[in-house]
Amino acid sequence: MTIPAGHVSNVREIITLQGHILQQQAHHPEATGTLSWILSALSISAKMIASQVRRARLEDVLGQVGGENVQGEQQQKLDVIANEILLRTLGGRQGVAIVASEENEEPVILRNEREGERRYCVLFDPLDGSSNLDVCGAVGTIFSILRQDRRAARAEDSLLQPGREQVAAGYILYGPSTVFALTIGAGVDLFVLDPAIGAFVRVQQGVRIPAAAKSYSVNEGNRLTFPDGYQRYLAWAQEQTYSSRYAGAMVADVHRILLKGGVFLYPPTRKAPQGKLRLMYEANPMGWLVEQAGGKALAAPGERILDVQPTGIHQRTPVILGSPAEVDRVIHHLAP
Ligand code: P6P
Repeated sequence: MTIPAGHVSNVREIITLQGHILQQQAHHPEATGTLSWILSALSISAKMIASQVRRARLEDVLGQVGGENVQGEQQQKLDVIANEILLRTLGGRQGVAIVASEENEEPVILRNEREGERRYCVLFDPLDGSSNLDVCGAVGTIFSILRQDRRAARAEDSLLQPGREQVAAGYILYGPSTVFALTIGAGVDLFVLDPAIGAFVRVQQGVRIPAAAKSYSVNEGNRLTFPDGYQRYLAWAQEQTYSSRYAGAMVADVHRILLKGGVFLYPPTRKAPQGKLRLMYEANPMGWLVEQAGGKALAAPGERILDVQPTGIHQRTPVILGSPAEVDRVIHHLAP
């Protein structure tokens, strides 16, 4: 049977994440494929973690392994499993020099040759918001990729680069569907895992965050310990009948803001005077994604998250990110 010529032009092109990565690589003739191969490892890891998350209750994996991670937080069994999946798949990629995880106090130095092909550092939060697991809430994986800095005195110092040096960043949201968000510095693209074919299919290119939206996302339980400016902002937003949405997992909250607009806040609190969120594998990747979608991401008034010079891989930072107009409204109330 011949297909009428006009028919084919109506068929929507199906691009997988793998195909998209190769398309992007083709735009860079100098590319060796090393970064593409690392992104491929993250895609495989996401599918493996998604499978574990979906079956967690069935395999009675939920619950606490009994240990604590470097953050002093109770480790969920799936935290450990997701961490091991990422360490194993990334460890098998020759282009990965160093990996750093929320779950590991020290980075893992895999390869440290100072010559030869360029290598990369991969930082990740393997299962962000994992406490949501027991209640079937959304959880996510966040990753950030930097070039290895061969001039660094110590291999691990290569990790201490400001977020503006990232070459790729993204998250995987394990929700009603499994969504992979990626930027390599040319906008934000979204992919959804199709379990029928075991591939992430591109569903949106060039995500643009709405310029404004009357919605904020913050843990209001900490409100009374926020600095006064944040309390002034929340009082103002409530007078303006803003809606409040908070999933307790950064990936879920930021994904909603990328698509619907609004502002996400994790201010300094009495318990976390520097903020709770980690700069290197939460604020930097999520901040870059938001900026790449046309939003703003600040640590404080006039302080762009991506310009913060890190001094430690687990350091924390306050976070104000989202629609530009909404971030500006928060900053307006923080002014003394
Ligand atoms: P709180 C999850 O533990 C996390 O690191 C982020 O994903 C989330 O935005 C935040 O902490 C939630 O913290 O104090 O509101 O429970």
